[in-house]
Amino acid sequence: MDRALELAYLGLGNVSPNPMVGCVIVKDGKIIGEGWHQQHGGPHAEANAVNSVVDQDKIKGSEVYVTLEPCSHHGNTPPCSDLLIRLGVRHVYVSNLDINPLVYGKGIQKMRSASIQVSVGINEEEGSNLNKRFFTYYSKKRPYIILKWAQTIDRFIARKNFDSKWISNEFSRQVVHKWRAEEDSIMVGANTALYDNPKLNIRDWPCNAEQPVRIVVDPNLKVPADFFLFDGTQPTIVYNYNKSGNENNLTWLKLKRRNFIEDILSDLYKKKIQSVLIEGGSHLINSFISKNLWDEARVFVSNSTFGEGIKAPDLYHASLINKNKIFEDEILFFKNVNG
Ligand code: AOF
Ligand code: ZN
Repeated sequence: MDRALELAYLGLGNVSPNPMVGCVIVKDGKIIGEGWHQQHGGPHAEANAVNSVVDQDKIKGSEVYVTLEPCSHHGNTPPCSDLLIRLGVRHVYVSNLDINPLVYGKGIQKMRSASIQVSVGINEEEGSNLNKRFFTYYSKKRPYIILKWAQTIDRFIARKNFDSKWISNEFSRQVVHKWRAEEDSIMVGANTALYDNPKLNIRDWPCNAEQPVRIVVDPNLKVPADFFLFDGTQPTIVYNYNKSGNENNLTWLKLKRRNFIEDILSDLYKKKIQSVLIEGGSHLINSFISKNLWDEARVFVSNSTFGEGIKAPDLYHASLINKNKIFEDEILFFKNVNG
């Protein structure tokens, strides 16, 4: 199952809104095939694993390790549970049930009815973590929310004049491009858009991931039309209090002041956006923190000092889960333990 999980992660950035899934086929104590879900709309992990086996007769009587319950529905591909039944596998080991209501429990049931032994909950925690976006989306009916900011060691995220350039080093900034490639959408607030004129695209990381959807939270439509965010090169949504409409890859959506943040998340849910990386600024990040609407925070801490400026957000219910060093910068990874 460790190997199946490792394979599943190769789909990161390319399979959403599908989950990442890995599959390993074992016969007489040896791996005879493996595969993963590589591309949204493409074959599922089980089918890729089956197709990788050179002598297909060997699949009969084999054990299959798959990180997610094999599906039971006809979607882009026929049901994986039927495939495993037809090939006569002996035992299927699964990490997690598929929370998608089209499948939930039905794949397991089908295989058990066909006398396949099925064990569920193998490396369950790693499996839940693998598909944290997919599981959060279905269970909380909102995208998985990742907060990201860079702060000085004296806890400022910008100078008094909002200049926030050069807190983290160029390698830390490249990591952010890798992260952009892993999420469905990137969000910024109006002030960050105004001060930084960001592009919010993936340009400093080699990959074939689709560009994320850009989300601008601009209640009073302050960001000028000639800014990069509105260049039409990526789907972009502007949540605001004033207007709704569509034009050249841009969507404006007017929402009420009351529950503005919650309504943004409901709309992203409707649009099947499973994750959002919130890149600032402090006002927007603090709004999400104050409503306890976040799942993960990734904080770059540089060893420079500003002495005064815009204070870095304070997290509540946060547990430090990992630390990483990029030259003199440190990245702290927190997860919300009360989300
Ligand atoms: C599996 N193995 O590798 C994956 C599964 O649109 P489709 O037809 O690709 O179906 C997508 C749904 O199938 C997805 O929401 C999830 O429930 C399941 N994904 N299932 O057996 C896989 N990726
Ligand atoms: Zn499937």
